[in-house]
Formats: sequence, structure tokens, C-alpha cells
Amino acid sequence: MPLTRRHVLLAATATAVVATTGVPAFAATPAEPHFRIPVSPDDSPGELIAKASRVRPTERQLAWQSLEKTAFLHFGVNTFTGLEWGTGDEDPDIFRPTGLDTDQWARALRDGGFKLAILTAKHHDGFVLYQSRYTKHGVVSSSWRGGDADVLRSFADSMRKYGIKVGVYISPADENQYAHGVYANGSKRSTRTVPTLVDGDDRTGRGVPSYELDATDYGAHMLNQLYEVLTEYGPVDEVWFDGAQGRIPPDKVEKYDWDSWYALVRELAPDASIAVSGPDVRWVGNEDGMARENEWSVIAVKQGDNGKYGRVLPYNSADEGSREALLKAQPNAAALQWFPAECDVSIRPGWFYHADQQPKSVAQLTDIWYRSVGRGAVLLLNVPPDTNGLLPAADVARLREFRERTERELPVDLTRDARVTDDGAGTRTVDLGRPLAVDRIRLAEDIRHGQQVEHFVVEAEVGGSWTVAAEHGTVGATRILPLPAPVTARRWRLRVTQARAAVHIREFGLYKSQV
Ligand code: FUL
Repeated sequence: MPLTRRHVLLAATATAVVATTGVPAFAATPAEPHFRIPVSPDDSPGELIAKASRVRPTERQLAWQSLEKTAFLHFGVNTFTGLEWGTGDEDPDIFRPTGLDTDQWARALRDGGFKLAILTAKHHDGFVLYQSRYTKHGVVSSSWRGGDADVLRSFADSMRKYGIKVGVYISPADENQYAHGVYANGSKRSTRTVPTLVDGDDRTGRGVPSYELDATDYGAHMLNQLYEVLTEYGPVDEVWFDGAQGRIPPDKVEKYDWDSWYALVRELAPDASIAVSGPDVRWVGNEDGMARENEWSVIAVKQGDNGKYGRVLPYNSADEGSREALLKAQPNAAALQWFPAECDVSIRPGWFYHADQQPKSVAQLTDIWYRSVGRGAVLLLNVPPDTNGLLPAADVARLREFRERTERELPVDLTRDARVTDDGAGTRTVDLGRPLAVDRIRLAEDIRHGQQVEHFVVEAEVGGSWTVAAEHGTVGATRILPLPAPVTARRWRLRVTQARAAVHIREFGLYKSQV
């Protein structure tokens, strides 16, 4: 694909990228599995559940779900004003993190066991942490480093140096652009060329790829920012679009150009999961880091504006994926979709740093880990840099202690050398060779075959008879179960007592914690 060729990204079909010749240039995601299966109100309950059993994650979602622990870094003008939601008219010169050390962030996150980190490249205030051609509300207007600073570059370089994947938070709501009459200005969607070159644009004549996409004035602004962030900072593995409006009055509504934004992300960052207000990752529904007791990665979705799909049932539903939940959602559902949950929570009460707040305890973080990763979701833990541009020492220590604690929760898989037998009908038995005390169980389905387990028991052979040690609903990508007390047994078995289709168990691990 010559770089100078102009492409039209067919907005409504993020996976179909067609060159101007009309010849399919390439598919962003070839041979997609059944990521989204249409449903109708006429489907019988049996048909509906059969469809749910056929939904599969994309490669991108598989990679994302395997990360388990990811980090958030909320950093921006709010760090200096003490606000959680900015105003968009802050003096950019307040942003002066004179001791910025993103390597320190990266080391702390690595030592905490985090595999990906997402930086607020732009929060609702519209202040950007990188050098943008499309706004002055950003590091360019701070006297810090003479306006030449680029926190996003420094962050991305440091994360990669320490083996951590890079994610970006780009707030759809933008108070600064609202103040400038761009956001929610009522402009019509029309075809825009992205990037839209500015006067004296350094990209002029460089033959950078350019795209034509439908957008409003503000939609085009977002596209240009996405273009900058996704072409100049190396590979990005998660793009986080939140759903909040910030301080913008609720009646000032900008109908976001989701289809065009998604299409551009797919084109420029094909490995990036688009989270929360995106098709790949579902907000779990609270900001406490808590997945549901039985969390499903297959849920019912309906179509929204401009190519956005979202959950059918309310975000705070206690159950989004059981048979009952799918049937309840069916009348309003367009499809069943693989939509794994992300559990976002801050290590401190606020998302941004506030000097008077303290990080959560190791016990609290461990509890969150059991209720997020332990329930098949991905944890997104926010650790906010302070006014110096450093992660506070207390938080750095806490991250390390948290990792050490979870390692002590599941120190050694006692089934390593066990004799394992599968009866082919949903029961896996392990013989440990001698009686061993167990108080933690880690299970996983091979989700390449979908999520199928609806009910299971783990039993231990105690005194010659099988005794239930744990009994739950879903397994999914991960299920980590603490037992109320250690159980000593030589033979253990996992019995799947209800499933939607053939079950593929990837992991049945037994542990004795050292806590
Ligand atoms: C929300 C925002 O309003 C909060 O400020 C924070 O960034 C949270 C993670 O997402 O939508």
C-alpha cells in the first residue's frame, strides 16, 4: 500500500477498508471469528443460547484479556488545580511537573506486575499532554521546558523500555473545544480529509497517508488528534473513550462520529482494543473495580448512533449474560457480542492526585483483584502522578506489595506434576500423588472456544467421598476462588454441571496460599 494513496475509510464498516479504486485493499481483521451474532425477537430461547455459545473473541480481545492487570495514569491540569473535572479555560502554565520521570512510573508499574498502561493524553478539559497541531490548550502553552515538553512521548518511550504496552485515554468530551465553539456547534457531518494539514504543517509533502471520513467540526478535531497520537508515538494497544460529558452542560450535545473514529483507530492502530465507548471492551458498570459474581464476556448489544454498539441491559445490572439476562435483553437486542469487562478503579479516592488522599491498602487491592481478575475481567487500576510528575512513594510501595501479595495468594500450582484425567463429559480429575492442603483454586476456560460454563463444582475426595469445596456459575477467562478454609485431599475434580456447548478447560490449578 503506497503511503501516498488516499483511502476512503468506509465509516460504517470498521473492518472493511476500501481503496478509492473500489478494490478491497485489505481487511483490518481478516477471518474474524463470530464476534457479533445478530439476534431477533423471534429466536427461540434455544436458538438464542446456541448463538451465545457460538460468539468468539477477536484476536485483539484475546490479547487484551490475557493482560489481566492494566494501569491508568490520570495526569493533567487537574493534578495542579485539585479538580477532578477541569474547566477547559485553565492557565496552561499551571502544568509544570518539574521533576517528571516517566521511567519511575514504568518501573513502579513493572514491579506491580502491570502489562499495559493508559495515559490521559486528553481529559475532559481538553488540555493535551502532547504537542498537537490542533489546540493550544496543552503542554505547548506551558512555560515548563519552554513549551517543548511532550509527556505522551516520554510516557510511551518509558513504558516500552520496561516492557509495558501503551494505551491512550482521549476524552470525547472537550471543554476547551466547547469554549471555542467547536464542540457541539451543530455542524453537519461531511467528508473531511484527515489529517487536515494546518498552516506550515511539518507533514506537508511528506506523503503521509490521508483518509476521508465523515465527521462534524468537532468529530474532525478528534480525528486529527487521533491521527497525531496514533501515528507519532509508536504502537498503541488500547484506546480509551470514556462516556462522561465533564462540565459541559448536558443540553449541549455533540453526536460523536464513532464510526469514523473507530475506522481510523482500526487503520492506524490495528492491535488497539477500543474501550468503554468502543466495540472491544465493556465498562464493568462501576468505578470500584468489581466484576459481577458471574461475569459473562458474551452479552446482548443494541445499535446506537453512528455505528456505536452498547449493552442492552442497564450498566448496573447484577447479571448481564446468563440465560435469563439474555432472554430479558432479547426484545431490544440487535446482536450477541463478545464484550469482556474492564474494571476501572483508582488506588486513591480520586482519579487525579490530591495531596490529602491516601492509597488503598494491600488488603483492599487484593480484594479488588479477586473480584476483577478473579472473575474473568481485566483490572484497570489508576495510579495518579503527583505535581512533581512522579508516582508518590506510598503508591509505588503499595503496587509492589500488591504484586507480592497476589504471588503469595497463588504461590505454586500443586497440580504441576499431578496425574490429570478428563472423562470427556465435563469432569477433570487431578491426582496430586499425596494429600495436600489447598485453599485457592484458579480456573480458566480456553476462551478461543467461547465462554460456555454456566455452573460448576470443585470437589475434593475427603474420607473416601467427594465433598464440594467450591460451587459457582461462570469460569470464563479466569476464575480465582479463595476457599473459606484449607481442604486437604489427594484427589480433586472439576465438574461442569451446566454449559452452553462443549467446554474447553485451559486451567485447573490448586494452591496453598502463604498469607
Ligand atoms: C470518567 C471520567 O469522567 C473520570 O474523570 C475518569 O477519567 C474516569 C476513568 O472516567 O468517565
